[in-house]
Amino acid sequence: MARHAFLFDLDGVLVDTAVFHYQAWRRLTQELGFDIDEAFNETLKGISRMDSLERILEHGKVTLTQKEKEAYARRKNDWYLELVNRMTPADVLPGVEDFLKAAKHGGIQIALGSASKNAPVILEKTGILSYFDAVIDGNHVSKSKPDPEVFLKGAEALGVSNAECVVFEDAYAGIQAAKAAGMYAVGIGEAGVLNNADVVVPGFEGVTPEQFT
Ligand code: B16
Ligand code: MG
Repeated sequence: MARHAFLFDLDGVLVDTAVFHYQAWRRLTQELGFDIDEAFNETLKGISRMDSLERILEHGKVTLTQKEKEAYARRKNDWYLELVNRMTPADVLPGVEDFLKAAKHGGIQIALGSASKNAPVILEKTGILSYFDAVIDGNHVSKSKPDPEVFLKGAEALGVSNAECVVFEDAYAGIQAAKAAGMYAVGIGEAGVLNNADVVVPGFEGVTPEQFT
C-alpha cells in the first residue's frame, strides 16, 4: 500500500524543545531542594507534563498533594513558555522545512502527533504551522505514548488508513506507539537506540519524502 500521510512528533524531530523543558524543570527542582541532570532529562522525552512531574518528584523523593502538583506543573509551564515565546524559524531543526515543503509538493498529507499541550504555539513561533493539515497534541489525547492514540487520531483527522501513514519519531516509546498503530516508523536519531523502528536516519538533512513512501 502506498504511504501518503506523514505524522510528525514535535520535540526532537522538528524542533529541540527538550533543552527548554530541561531548563524549566531544573528551575523547579532547585526550588524544591534537589537537582536533575541531562541524563535524567533524557528519560522525560515524549512523556506528558504531569507524568514528567511525577517522575521528577520520585527522583527527588518529594511528596506533594495533588493541588501542589498542579500548581508546580503550572509554574514550570509558565517558565517553559517564556522560552518558547522567544523561538523563531531559526529553531527548526536542519533540513526539516525543506522536507515538509517537498512532502507537501508531493501531495503527502501532514499531521502532528505530539504529547505537548504547547504544540500549536511552537509551530506558530517557528513558522511551520501552515504545513500541517491536522495537529493532534496533548490536548487531544488521554493516553501517552507508547499508546498509539495520538497517531490513530492523526490518521483519522487526515482521513487515511493506518497502513498509509509514516511516523517520524525520536523516542523509543513513540516508535512503539507507531508500530502499535500499524504504521511505518522512521526513527530520528541513533539506530542502536531506536532499534524498534523500520528505518532510522540521523535527521532530515539530505533526506527526501520518496525514501519512505
Ligand atoms: P508540554 P513530544 C513532549 O513532546 C516532550 O518530549 C516532553 O518532554 C514533554 O513533557 C511533553 O511533550 C509534554 O509537553 O508540557 O508542552 O505539554 O516529543 O511528544 O513532541
Ligand atoms: Mg519527541
